[in-house]
Amino acid sequence: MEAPHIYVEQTLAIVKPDCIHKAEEIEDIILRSGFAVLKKRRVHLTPEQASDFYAEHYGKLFFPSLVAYMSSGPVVALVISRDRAISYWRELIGPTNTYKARQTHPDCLRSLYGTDDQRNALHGSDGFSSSQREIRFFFPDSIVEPIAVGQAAKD
Ligand code: RTP
Ligand code: MG
Repeated sequence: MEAPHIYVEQTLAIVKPDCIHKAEEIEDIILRSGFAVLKKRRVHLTPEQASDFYAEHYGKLFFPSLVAYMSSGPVVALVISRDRAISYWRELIGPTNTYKARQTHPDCLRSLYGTDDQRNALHGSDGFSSSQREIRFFFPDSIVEPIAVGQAAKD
């Protein structure tokens, strides 16, 4: 019988400007949570780059302040990898709104490190195609495919 496959995925994590002073602490948490850090880059996004990154939200009321926030100081972008990386990292960071996160998920990272309803410390890709796009946004030469491991050897 074949062993079930485990898919080692990659996702993009961002330490946002309000949390940049905790970037090393966040990287430690990432490593202790079973992720490998494959790539890391500190960058100060221009408003144009922040607009491109969050283009899906163009036209929403909060878009201008989101762009101002994300271009207000440096961020650290990390490509992190483990099984179920995309959903697992989203679970660890928790709900978007820091105040709600503190009520419903008090141990999540946004609850612990976020500032308010917009400045929520951390980003995580929300699916496979967004992880591909977002990883390539910061690391253009990346190959982003899940790798199946744990398949039984066939004789
Ligand atoms: P992210 O993309 O940063 O990981 O956040 P998310 O999926 O949890 O939330 P999303 O809906 O994609 O929103 C992107 C970012 O926009 C800001 N935001 N502000 N004031 C507001 O109502 C509001 N809603 C969203 C947050 O910084 C959020 O992370
Ligand atoms: Mg999002």
